[in-house]
Amino acid sequence: MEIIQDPPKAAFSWFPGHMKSAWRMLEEQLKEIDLVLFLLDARIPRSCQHPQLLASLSKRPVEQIWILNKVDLANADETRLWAAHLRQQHTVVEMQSQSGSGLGPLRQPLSALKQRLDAKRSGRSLLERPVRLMVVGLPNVGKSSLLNKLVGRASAKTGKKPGLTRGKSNWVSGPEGLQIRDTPGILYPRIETWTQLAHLTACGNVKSDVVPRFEVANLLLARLAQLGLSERLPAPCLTLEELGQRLGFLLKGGIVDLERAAAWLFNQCFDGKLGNITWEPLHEPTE
Ligand SMILES: Nc1nc2c(ncn2[C@@H]2O[C@H](COP(=O)(O)OP(=O)(O)O)[C@@H](O)[C@H]2O)c(=O)[nH]1
Ligand SMILES: [Mg+2]
Repeated sequence: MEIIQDPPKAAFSWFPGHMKSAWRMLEEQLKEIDLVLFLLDARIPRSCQHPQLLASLSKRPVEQIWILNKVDLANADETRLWAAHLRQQHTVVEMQSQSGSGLGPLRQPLSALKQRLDAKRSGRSLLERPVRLMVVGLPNVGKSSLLNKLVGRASAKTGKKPGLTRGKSNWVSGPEGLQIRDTPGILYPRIETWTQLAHLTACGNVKSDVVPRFEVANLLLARLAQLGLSERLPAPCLTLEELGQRLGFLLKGGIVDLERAAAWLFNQCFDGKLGNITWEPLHEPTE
């Protein structure tokens, strides 16, 4: 994770060494890959895009399929808009990798890509070999879940906490005669603004215990208001202080328990308890 402007310090110190080696490993792995399945969280398609990955892919003969995942947690109309927008440049599939819904629609572009890649190889008189695929995306976007669905068994660990998938990887057989790397490529987000940090925290891509929680929670409350969704809270409120008051989270002397209020808000977001939310609509709401 790299924060460019106005860095929130606690978030900035999040495993810098680990991130660097993860990127180096991913770059190495990409050398043997023909096709990348790039997962984005449908709630935050902007923050899930990764300039470093896209730059790296543009230098190689690698095909891409973009997957808008967790569509069950996003606003369906916004997902449609995002998919149409991204389709201007990429092959896009909408998905719920946890349940496997969306796998059917993924098979068609996979098989089309496989045919194209096979034709390319034979056109260049290259030896025949299986087409190699890799699942790539930010922590917690659903990479391991997708991998398990693709190979039809629980080969990759999944979980709510980012960073579960580690270690050496191998190839496994997937659909359409493709070979799949059995460990996904983890990308660490490049965080340019506090708002982006807030969105990534709400969607579980950045651990909530390493971010400045009160600032992030306040930003999420402000964002809910901006998106016209404050009524999804138990009572409309604009600040964490107010939220804590409304929830009756009080410490001795009537002081609001901001920690508890922030934890409550994050849990509501993680579990989709506030309903379907696209934190990053394609078009920003007008004031
Ligand atoms: N609601 C919902 N949850 C999902 C979906 N895909 C994955 N998840 C959940 O998101 C969390 C992270 O998934 P995982 O596959 O481990 O993500 P990874 O870190 O990218 O490998 C897990 O709790 C999954 O059950 C989805 O489409 N919808
Ligand atoms: Mg994983």
